[in-house]
Parts: sequence; C-alpha cells; structure tokens
Amino acid sequence: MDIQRSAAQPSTAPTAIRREDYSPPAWEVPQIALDFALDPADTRVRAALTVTRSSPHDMPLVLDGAGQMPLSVKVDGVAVNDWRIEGEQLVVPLTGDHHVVETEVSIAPESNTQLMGLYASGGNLCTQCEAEGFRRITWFPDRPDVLSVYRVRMTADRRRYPVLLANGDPVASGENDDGTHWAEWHDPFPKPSYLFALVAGDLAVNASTFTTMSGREVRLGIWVRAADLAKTDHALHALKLSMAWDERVYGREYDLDVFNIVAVDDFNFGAMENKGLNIFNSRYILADPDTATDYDYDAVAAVVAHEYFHNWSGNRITCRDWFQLSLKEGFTVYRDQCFSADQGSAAVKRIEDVRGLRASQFPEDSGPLAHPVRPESYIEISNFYTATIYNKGAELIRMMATMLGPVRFRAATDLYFDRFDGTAATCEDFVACMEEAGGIDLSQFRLWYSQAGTPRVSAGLSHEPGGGRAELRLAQHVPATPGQSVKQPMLLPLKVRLFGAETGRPLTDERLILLDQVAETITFESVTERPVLSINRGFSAPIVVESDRTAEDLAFLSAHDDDPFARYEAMQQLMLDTLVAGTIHGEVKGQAVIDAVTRTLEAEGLELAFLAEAVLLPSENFIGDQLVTVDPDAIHAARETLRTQLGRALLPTWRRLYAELAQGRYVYSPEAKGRRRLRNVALGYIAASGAEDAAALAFAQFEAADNMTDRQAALTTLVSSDAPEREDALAHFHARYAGNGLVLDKWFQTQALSSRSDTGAVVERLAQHPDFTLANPNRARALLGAFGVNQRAFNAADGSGYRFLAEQLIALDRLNPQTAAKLLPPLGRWRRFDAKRSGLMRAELVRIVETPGLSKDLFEQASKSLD
Ligand code: 0A1
Ligand code: ZN
Repeated sequence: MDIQRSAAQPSTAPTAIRREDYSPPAWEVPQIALDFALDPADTRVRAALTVTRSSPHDMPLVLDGAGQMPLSVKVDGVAVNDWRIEGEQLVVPLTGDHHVVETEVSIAPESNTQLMGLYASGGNLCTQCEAEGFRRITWFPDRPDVLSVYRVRMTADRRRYPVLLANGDPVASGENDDGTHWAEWHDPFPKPSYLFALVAGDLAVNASTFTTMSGREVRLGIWVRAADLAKTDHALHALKLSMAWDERVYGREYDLDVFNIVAVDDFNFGAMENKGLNIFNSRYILADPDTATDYDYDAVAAVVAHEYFHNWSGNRITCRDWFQLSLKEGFTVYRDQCFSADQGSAAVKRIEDVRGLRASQFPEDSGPLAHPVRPESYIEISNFYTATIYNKGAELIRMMATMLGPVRFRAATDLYFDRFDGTAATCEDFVACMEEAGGIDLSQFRLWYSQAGTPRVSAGLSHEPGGGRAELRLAQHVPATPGQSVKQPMLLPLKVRLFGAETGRPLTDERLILLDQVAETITFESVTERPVLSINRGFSAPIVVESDRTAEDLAFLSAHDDDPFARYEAMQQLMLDTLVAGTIHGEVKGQAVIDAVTRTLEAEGLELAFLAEAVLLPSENFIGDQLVTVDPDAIHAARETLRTQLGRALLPTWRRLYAELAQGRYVYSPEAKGRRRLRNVALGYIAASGAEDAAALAFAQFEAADNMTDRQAALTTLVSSDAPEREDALAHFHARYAGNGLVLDKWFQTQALSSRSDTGAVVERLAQHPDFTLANPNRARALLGAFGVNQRAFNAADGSGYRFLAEQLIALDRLNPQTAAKLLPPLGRWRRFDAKRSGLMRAELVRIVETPGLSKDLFEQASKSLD
C-alpha cells in the first residue's frame, strides 16, 4: 500500500478548513483495542473501535485514513461490504447506537519518509501522530475531541525489537515459539488519537523512580541506543525537577505508574508529549560535556519540562480542535519558560525568550504568513506549529498572569484544571477561567487571540521643568495583516517606571498601565527632576515600543534601570539606533555604544551571563526588520564596523576578561555557564578587533577545550575568519566527531552561519557532502535552516541563495513535506527587499508552487508567501 503518495500529493486542490465550521463528532469512540504485528515492510494493524452515536442523527461512521485500503471491515464481529471510500475517508453505515467496528490494514514503516504515523528510525520503529498521523496507522476519527481508552497489543521479532513500549501502563507480555514476542499496554486515561504512541526497538534504559506528592512511586525510563546511555543523566535529572516543579507551582501530580521517554534521530519537531510515552528528537535528550553546549543543556531541560508539563496542559485537558492549538502550546511554553527561569537566572531567561520571539515570531507577524494565535483557517495544520501559536501564545498567558498577579493566577489555573479535566477545551474556556477566578474583565484582551500583527506603541514623555507634573502620551497601532486590514485597539499591560536623570534614582514606583485606548495620557505628579522613561519593563507586552528617548537617555537606563530586562533593552535600542543610522548613512558613530558597554562591563553586581547578553549586538536580521528596504550588505558592513569599533576600543578589557574568566576543569553550573558565555563573547570581540593573535587564540581554545561550548565558540570565530587555522579546525572537528550525527549538525550549521562572503558557495558544496542528507530533518535544518537566516549570504544579489533553497525544498518536499514547509519562510520576505531581489525571490516561489505533485504543506506556505 503506497501510504506516502496520498498524504503528500492531494488528488484534489487543497481546501481550507475553517474554525467556524466546527461541529461536534457524530460518533464517540469510548474504547479502542489495537493489535500490531510489527514488521518494517508489512505491519498489520487491527483496530477494534467501540463506537457510540453521540446524538440522534442518521449519519454513518466516518473514519479518517491516508490512502490505505482496508483489508477487512467488520461490524459487531461480522464482515460487511457496504462500506465505501470517499476521498481519504472510510464511510461505514451503522444502524444502531452502539457497535464494535473492526478494520485491518497493512502499512510499511520502512518506506515512511514523512516521519508521520509509524516509521523507522535507526533500525527501531516509532510513531508520531500529532497532528494527523494516526490516520496513517489505522482508520479512525482522527480529531482531538474524540477521546478513547486505548488497549494496545504488539507482536514483533524478539531479537530485532527486544523493547516494546506504548502509552499507559504495561499489563502483560510474553514470548511466542516463532521468535517473536508480544506486550500489552493499557492507558486508563481517555485521550485523543494524536497522543497515541508505540516504540519497538533495541534500546537501553536509564531507569529511576520519582515519588509524587501523594506518595506514589512512578517508574521513570529514558530509552536510547546503548552507546548513548551515558548521555541521558541530564535529561533524567531535568525530568525529576519538572515533576517536582509542577507539583509545587501548579499542584499537578503525575498520574500513571510509568513515564517513559524514547530518543530517536529522525524527528520532524523537537519532541512529542504522547501520554506516558514521550518521543524525543535525540538532540533534546542526549547531552554530555564533549558533545553538547551549555545552550544544548538548557534546551534539553526546557524540552523535557515542556513535554512533561503537557501531561496536564495538553493531555488531561486537550484541545477541542486544532484552531485551539495555542490552548495547550502557549500555556505549556509559558510553563516551561517559568520552570527554566526558576533553575537559573530569571533575567537572562527572559532576555533569551524575548530575543527568540523577536527572531522568529515578530517576522512571522509582519510577513505574509501572519496569523492570529487562534487562527481562522488552515490548509495543512502542520504549518500552524508556529512561533505565533507557541511563543506569542505564551506571551498571552504571561500577560494574563501579570494582570492577575500570582495568587489569582494560580486560583485561575486551578479552576481551569478542575473544570476541564478529561475534556477537549478551547482558548475561550481558559480565558473564562482567568476572568472568573481573577475577577477581571478580559473582553478586550480576547483580541489578542483573534487579531494578528505586533502592536506598536509610541511613547512620549514630557515634564514641566522645575518640578511637578510629568505626562506620558501613549498611542497604539496594530498593523494590517493578511485578511485583517482593520484592527481594533488592544488591551496592553505596560509596566512603567520613571527615573531621575540627575540623581539616577527612581522617581516613581513601578506602575502597571492597562492601555486600552488608541491614545491615552498618563500623568505622574510630584516629579522633581527630569524623568527618564522605563517602559514595557520585563517585556510585559509583546509589542514594539517607539519612544522619543535620546541616545543619552538610553545610555542612562542601560546603567541605572533596576529592571534587568529594561536595562538590557535600553542597550539594545541604543545599539539598534546606531546600526540603523549606520546602515542608512554609511557611517557608524559608535562612541555612545562604546561608552555604554564600557560602563556595563564595569558595573558592580551584574551576573556574567547577563553581561554577555547585554554587550551583544542585535542580529543582522533584526536590524533588517527595522528598515523599509533591507540592504543586507549595508547592514552587514555597519554591524561589522560597530563590532570592530567595540573590539578595538575595549581590547584591553576583552583580553582581561578572556584571561580572568578562564576555568579549570569543566563544571556545569549557572555560574560556570556565565563565565564561559562572557569569555566566548570576549573572544568574539578580540577577533572583531582584528588583533593579530585572534586566530591563534581561538585555535588554542579549540584544541584545549574540554567541552563543546568552548570548542564550538572557537570554531564559530574561526569559521568567519580568513585565517589558515579555519580549515584545520573544521577538518579536526569533522574527524573527531565522525559518526556523531548531532555534532555533525553543528559542523554544517556553523559553516552555514559564517559571515564570510563565500558562504553561499560553501553551502552549495556542503549540500553535496557525503554526510549531508535531506532524509534526516536535523541535518536538513542544520544546513538549509541556518543558511536561510544568514541574511547576507542567503540574499546574495544574484539570487543564487534563493535558487539553491528552492531547489533543495522541492527535493525535500518529496521526502518530508512538513520539514520542507518549515524551511520556506525566508523566501517570503521578498516585500522587504529591493526590486531585483524581490523579483528573484518571487520567481523561486512561483517555481515551487508550480512544481507538479507538490504537498499541501509546501503549497500552502509558498502560495501564501506570494500573495
Ligand atoms: N506537541 C509537540 C509538537 C509536535 C508537533 C507535531 C509533531 O509532529 C511532527 C511533533 C511534535 C510539542 O509541543 O512539543
Ligand atoms: Zn508543546
């Protein structure tokens, strides 16, 4: 059965699914029993669905599939033949209100390159069902509001697949005479089909236990290939921390007797929260000092926490339909962000999260793929696992938490968990709980769910000289986005404080202003000296602030603001203003930045990781986002010039920091991480200064490093240089990590991010490298994803970058449409570039759209990007 074809190539023109068309399921499936005879080429799946008519109607049972032919259909034990196939669905007429419907299909996991449904990875078999993969395994009403209790039986070759795992708790297992063995699992919690999972493989386990707050012992297991077992302790530790954190902070306890995590190398996303059996991209499980950076360690802990937290925000309470995706994802991202903030520096975590939001969500919100946090329609739901649904969705929860305060927010989440446990809920249900327990009116706030686009707020502060009153004039504007030309004013929670320009002291308390009008004036009394405005402190609203603050004001705040985020933000704004002016005028006047950076580095009491963040320049993409027309070469030149100025002016400081921050043997702690981070920033500035010994210094670090953070930082520095050490380092790195896929990804990615002018050509060559393959999503993303965000290289004036990416995406689409579609957005930025580049980008988009047999996934992204 060719399961690949039908899902990848819709036979009819793709149609949009609309939120307003939602209707409840006609048939419930309270129970399902699945029986898998596992085999890579021919897996037999028998399913027995207990179905119940959900209301008086005469509609048949309609089951989703993906092109497979049922080998048999039975109703109440009797083979029937009055079923029919309509499009991709199986229609079974039923006479009574309760029946058992049985089907059997054959699927071929080994030829499943889309990695949706049941597929093979590294010789093991595993599943991915969110959002619509279950229909590629068996016939079922594959929608999140059909909740069933699952019983799963698997039979497989004992030697090849000694480990058999599924959701819930194991109930029985045994051996057969023919070399196969079997296992049965039962999950007592009704769940939607997207949370189904099974794994069959040759795996080793890092096992432990966790005792829940009510004293139940849960068996934990992290399953990987035997050679990777030593790299699983960090993930296991993070899992225990997450379990304890969710009990302490949200009162949520784990509910099954076992919790398993399996790592696989081929995975379309980061990880998946299947009930009791999380399946992870191995990059978010495996970590040891030699192969994982500090950033990787943090990401492992964050993703382990994220998936674990889904057990309540996602599994116990799921989504009614996929338009509600942010109900589980926005809330769960907010929860994992708070968890990570509690493990180390909350200030640095907030800075990182906002940087991520600006790098991925802001461009989405201002581009052709902009959509609300609760979208109105989609062609392919996989395309809506976006930064808007996840990260902007998390900002919405954060704003509600800010407005409610911690005590009422906890009361509101308690209410939500209690009221909707065991159901498929909506974003509206969540907001209603916030309103009810929080005692506030969120009518206007709901616009955050329905209106796309990043609000812009202009802020002007005036003061009567000689003391007295200060007035803050605020005005908001939400830009038009596709399909939404007229916008209403939103409710924006803005944390604000005034500081005295002369004394440097705060003049007011922090105030939470709820801006709900197009324009408003806020008055501050008894302001005794010239005030400087600190606004959107902690990034209290996900907006763009346009203020009339001078370079002097920003430098002042970067030295005096007591809110670490606002302090960072002031420095970023100062840098950004300098770089935008430098890009436009061709001359970079960096003295104010140099002075501010000097003062920050000399300030007392700041965390090293914070310093490292504060002195980093905004990315080339972010500078581009500020300009009407992006000139990638001018931006690059301006940023490099400012980097060089900072490098030269502060060279003795960078050298001192580089020497002082050196550490003995590798330790993993927030303090040690901060030292490595700032030291590597110092190395970058030494290189930027043009110091003659920079490459030697970097190469020495590369060779001596006892951890990946320092080794990769040194490699990154060298890869952007012309030094002879560059090729040596790349060759060493490649040889040292031969066979380690996750580290080879870094090798590809680092080169694709290089700021050298030959990067486009290098990337094209790397695509021919024997270690490059489009079949592995991590590898494809490492090269193509990194290249797409390398603004200067990707936007080469001759269009070679566009052509290369389009060709690769067309090839990738044939294997894995989801991954191809995810990599498309850089081509959709064409409106932001000069006429020549726009034309070249559009031509590639047209070429993609016109490719015969294109998937719905890539079609939706490319066609929307052309509009
Ligand atoms: N729910 C997962 C994300 C996810 C979505 C789709 C996938 O299929 C390819 C995989 C994972 C999460 O939020 O982590
Ligand atoms: Zn999630």
